[in-house]
Amino acid sequence: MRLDVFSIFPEYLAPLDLSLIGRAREKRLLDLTVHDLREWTHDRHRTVDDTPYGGGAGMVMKPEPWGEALDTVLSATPDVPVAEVSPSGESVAGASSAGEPVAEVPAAEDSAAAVRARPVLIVPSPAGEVFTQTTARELASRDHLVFACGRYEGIDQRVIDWASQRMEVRPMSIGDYVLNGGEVAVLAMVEAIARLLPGVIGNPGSLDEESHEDGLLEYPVYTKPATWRGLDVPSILLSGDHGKVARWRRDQRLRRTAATRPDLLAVLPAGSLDARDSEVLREATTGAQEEEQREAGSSRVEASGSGLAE
Ligand code: 6GU
Repeated sequence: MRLDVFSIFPEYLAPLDLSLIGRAREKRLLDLTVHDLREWTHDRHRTVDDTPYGGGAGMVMKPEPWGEALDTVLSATPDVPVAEVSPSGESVAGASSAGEPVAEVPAAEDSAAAVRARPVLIVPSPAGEVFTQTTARELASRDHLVFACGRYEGIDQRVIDWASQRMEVRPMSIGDYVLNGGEVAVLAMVEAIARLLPGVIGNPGSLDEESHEDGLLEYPVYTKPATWRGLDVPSILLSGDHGKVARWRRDQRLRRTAATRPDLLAVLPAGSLDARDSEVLREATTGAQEEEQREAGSSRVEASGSGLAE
């Protein structure tokens, strides 16, 4: 898989040299390049931002460096002709960057290979679609991902609109909070995607029962010693009964999910739960409701004691 990351803080992406991702790059499973967006500026100050039209706080990333930066990745992709840019920065006659869109975004009749090969532009933004394990799997099936890290108040919208006519563009958020820029989000997304590629993770079996892979959270894990600071490992894990261990782990996954992420249970695909699963969930949810009622009851008592119930 080819990955191109554009940023004005390329050093922010240094962790991509480390650990499993770094090893995948060494093994040539990942062809990852981090680019400094300022390479596509032409002024002495290497300016990448300007004040927003219409006024308001902050600065906006100028379209020109982004346009030229994206031209370089698109020109390396077969069947997606874009402007050839002369050394002076002028578009060469016959090039199409300022003219009609040259490549349409996925048509139904496109072959799977053509879809795979079409570059995807991922634009990290708190206003994007939420990145999930499903997104990671979709993106892991593509040959070429391009990440455009915005800073300040964001990138001039015309860059997104222009790119949308030439590549698949996915504005992506990694959660409901605000970061200073896209770099940290790209670290998270690249790691989530790259670890799904064949050969990146030593033991592919470890992908199977992970949190989110099948819509449930992971079961708790234990290692030696069997007793630590007075706390015992659940005895079933020492029993050697693989069937019982598997059932216990599944019960734990269901209870954990019900307790901390009930939203995930609501969207499980039909047929994901067997009769025992449903029973465990029924117990887990009635237990939680009883607790809630107890808490509500005790806070009513506290409130009346303090005179707040009147
Ligand atoms: Cl992808 N970018 C920024 N700047 N903030 C975010 C985010 C992305 N996802 C959540 N918050």
